Amino acid sequence: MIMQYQRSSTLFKEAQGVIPGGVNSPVRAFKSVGGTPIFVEYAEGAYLFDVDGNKLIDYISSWGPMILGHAYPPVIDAIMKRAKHGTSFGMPTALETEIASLALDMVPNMDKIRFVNSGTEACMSAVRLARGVTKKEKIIKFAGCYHGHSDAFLIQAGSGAVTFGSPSSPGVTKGTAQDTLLAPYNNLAAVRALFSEYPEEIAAIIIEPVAGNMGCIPPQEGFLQGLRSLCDEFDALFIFDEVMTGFRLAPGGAQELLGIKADIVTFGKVIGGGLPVGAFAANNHIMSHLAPDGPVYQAGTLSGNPLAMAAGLAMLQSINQDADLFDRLAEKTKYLHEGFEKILATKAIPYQINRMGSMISLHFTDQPVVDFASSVKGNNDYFKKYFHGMLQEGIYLPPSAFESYFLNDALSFSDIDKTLEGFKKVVKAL
Ligand code: KE4
Repeated sequence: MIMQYQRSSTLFKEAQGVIPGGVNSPVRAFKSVGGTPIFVEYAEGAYLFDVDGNKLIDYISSWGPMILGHAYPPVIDAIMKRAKHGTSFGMPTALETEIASLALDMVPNMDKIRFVNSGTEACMSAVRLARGVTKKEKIIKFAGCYHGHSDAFLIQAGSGAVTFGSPSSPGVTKGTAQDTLLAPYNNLAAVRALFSEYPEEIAAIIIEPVAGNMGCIPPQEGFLQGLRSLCDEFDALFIFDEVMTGFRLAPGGAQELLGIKADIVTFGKVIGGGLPVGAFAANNHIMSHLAPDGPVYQAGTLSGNPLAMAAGLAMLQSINQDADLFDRLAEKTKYLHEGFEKILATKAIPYQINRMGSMISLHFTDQPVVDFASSVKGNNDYFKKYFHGMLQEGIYLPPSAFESYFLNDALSFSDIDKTLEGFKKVVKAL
């Protein structure tokens, strides 16, 4: 199937004249895989329809939010119904209480939740809160994990940052960087060593409980439990960045699926139903430190706006009412995984496939991908051929080896069979 992208390339040239890099988020620019970003006309269910009339099976689901498929009717209806009554007031609405209560029913171990406008804002606020509560200044993050583009996190960050060879971005001051300590993912000894070096100074560990920004990397047995004990031993708070995993791996996210209790959990993506929503949650004691109850300041003009809350509420209600959604998603992802394995067995190229729930990634390397260092060893030339080959087959994958795929429930097994048919041709040509 020869796809042509004439209109996308024209639109990309126009966009580059008025928007830096022609995109509003760098990973969309195809820098890591080359070629022209695809401009979308509209999307429905499991499919993207681009401006050149190509129909693509979507495996990024807007980087996670579209877990039930694009233009999911209950969410669209909720948005349209709400929009007629005004979109934002800068004043409280009962809708915020309704979605907050539902989210707290679904997520274990949390008493209160504050809504913001992005995952970055949620993670940034969670770290400030942890520093305010513990009166300590340093945080531990993991190389290759991405918690948004707030200064404290752009140190060995994953996702788009790593594809630009600037995991530690210019513009982040030395003062900020010195308070962000780094450890390799899945390396408990390295974290213990940091606590031994700074026993009284570490406010929090922030982690993606299942990493998705160096490809998908599940935590190894005992890793998260070990971090939990270190936080308890050294009076630090354990922040689960569930912007990807929240409401995706289980109704209660990674805390539920992996049975680990965090102190603060951050959300984004799914919680907004496709509109800009982030959130962070904690127990009453921690949240009592947050303005206006406590001194830790955090605010936002559009935080909790009724339009985004209506979309998020419809999304969470749909998820909460669908008992076997996560089993279906896991089943489809397993089917894709097994199909990939069967096809790859026909070709002598090194590969690893990591999967958890509806998150999966394929790495062209012979070593297990367990952290950032092993993830960057992947053969990017293979990845580029794979990405563009699949695109030619009408399959849209993340345009970077340092991302997880996000399956959505609108994907059918015949869509996955089509994906595997395309993959067969791509592997032959590798
Ligand atoms: P946003 O500010 O992009 O809503 O969320 C930041 C964020 C925080 N934490 C995790 C675990 C995340 O994955 C993200 C954002 N994810 C990327 C995809 N890897 C968003 C895509 C993009 O940057 O355009």
